[in-house]
Amino acid sequence: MTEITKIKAREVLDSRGNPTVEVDVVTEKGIFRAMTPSGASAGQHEALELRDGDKTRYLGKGTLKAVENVNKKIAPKLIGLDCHYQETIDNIMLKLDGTENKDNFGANAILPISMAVTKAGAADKNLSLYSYIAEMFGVLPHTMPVPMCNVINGGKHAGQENSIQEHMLMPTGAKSFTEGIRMISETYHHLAKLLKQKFGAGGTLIGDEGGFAPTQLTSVNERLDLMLKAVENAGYDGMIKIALDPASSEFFYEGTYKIGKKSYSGGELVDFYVDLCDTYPIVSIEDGHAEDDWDSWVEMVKKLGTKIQIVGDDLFVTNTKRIQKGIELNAANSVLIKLNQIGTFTETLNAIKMAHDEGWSAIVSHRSGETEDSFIADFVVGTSAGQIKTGAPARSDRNAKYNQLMRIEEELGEESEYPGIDFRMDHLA
Ligand code: 2PG
Ligand code: MG
Repeated sequence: MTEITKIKAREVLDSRGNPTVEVDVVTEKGIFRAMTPSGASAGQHEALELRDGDKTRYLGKGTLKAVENVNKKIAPKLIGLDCHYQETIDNIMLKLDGTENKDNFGANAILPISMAVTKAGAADKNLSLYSYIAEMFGVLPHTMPVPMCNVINGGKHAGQENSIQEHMLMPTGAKSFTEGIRMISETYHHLAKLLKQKFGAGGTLIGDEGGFAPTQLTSVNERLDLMLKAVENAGYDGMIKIALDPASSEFFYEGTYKIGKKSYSGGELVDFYVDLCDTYPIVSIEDGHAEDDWDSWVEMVKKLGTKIQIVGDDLFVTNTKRIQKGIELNAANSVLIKLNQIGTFTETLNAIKMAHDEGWSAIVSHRSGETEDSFIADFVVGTSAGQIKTGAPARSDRNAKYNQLMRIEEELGEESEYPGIDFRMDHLA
């Protein structure tokens, strides 16, 4: 048994310059630190992110209340517990909070404790974080993820309205994760060249997730054409596929979807995606429809479910109750996984388990507001999820994850496996 001797939270900054919560969990083995990320296009059904609302500090976005909840209300109840009791510790926090959505403490208070406890447990067993997580999850940690790299940012992440949020590249033809990241980095720089030629210096300004955010490229077709040209110029024709996250809850207005100047019903939007999938090598679409528009999701699965991965993010918010409903309705075939949408490590593992048990894929994801904490890199290997979404290969908040994955792949050596085009990990079903 190794006791937690101290827990301390503080307010630090995230990648957008907004405050967020960092927590230190202390055991005799040292200080274990975790930070919570933050979304911009957050789903309505996510666990609460507690903000102070005091307009005199950080425009109301301060996190001092969450920090105080950790230091004064949660920490005293966890001191003296064994750092290996992950599930017990998570359950104690859930009970203390006492609400469905972490409305008392905030998921931003609970999550960094939960993650730091995982790190403390790993260190105590002299295991790497991914190995420790794999032990808890009951898998062998061999599987590297295929990255989804958001090279053109739109929507809220680029200060735009009524536009597709994420245009991503997946290096499915690579032989390893490390080779895949090189292919993406080279393609990203070819894309920069094309954008500079077309629009001058302003064309390569970037958005929240490190992807380019050219205001001149308004249609999704123009964006995808340019991405494919960059893939070709980099010499990777056919080896890199496309994934989209329209984040459509952001452009859904009383039953109507608006992209640019065009309006679509849910069914018309399905047809729009069908056309896109006929034209481009698209393998995955996330949040194609809004978070409560279940009927359109079901129609999307009917028309595209055998062809592409249909991913619920705002739809499921990493919440097993909503995932269960999605399974019953056959509303998707994949779940996006974000630790801070639900708030504890244990609940997040359960969400992945539920997806895998159904033969669905699970994709571990960053948030648009990130930190230097690379926890999700170890998390994706430890859960054999097979896919990670963590932005463009630019800016250290994103590359912290890619760099950690390259270290893990190096450590695994011959034992590592890269799923490539089999990224959906259907064999897990
Ligand atoms: C998403 C995420 C991450 P945000 O919609 O999938 O890319 O965005 O963190 O802003 O919710
Ligand atoms: Mg999303």
